[in-house]
Amino acid sequence: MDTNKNGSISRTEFSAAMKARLDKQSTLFDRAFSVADANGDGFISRDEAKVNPQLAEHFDEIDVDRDGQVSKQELRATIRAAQLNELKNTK
Ligand SMILES: [Ca+2]
Ligand SMILES: [Ca+2]
Repeated sequence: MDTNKNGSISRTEFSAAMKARLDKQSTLFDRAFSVADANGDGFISRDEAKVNPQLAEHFDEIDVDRDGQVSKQELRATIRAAQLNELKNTK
């Protein structure tokens, strides 16, 4: 993260690292979502969620609007909330 090796992380270095991390996460997220969404309709059904134990276990929490399908938005919101919690806990 300390790209100019001056021993401290500047704001620019920090935002570049965060952006790279977010971009990578977003790609990974899209890939994971497509893998789970076996029929490619843009939603993960309860059956499709079975390929991912974590997803299956938390299906009801993630499916906020209770339509029996997890949309990309729902999954993204859940992951974001989990990451914020993680950040709070590591402080
Ligand atoms: Ca699907
Ligand atoms: Ca839903």
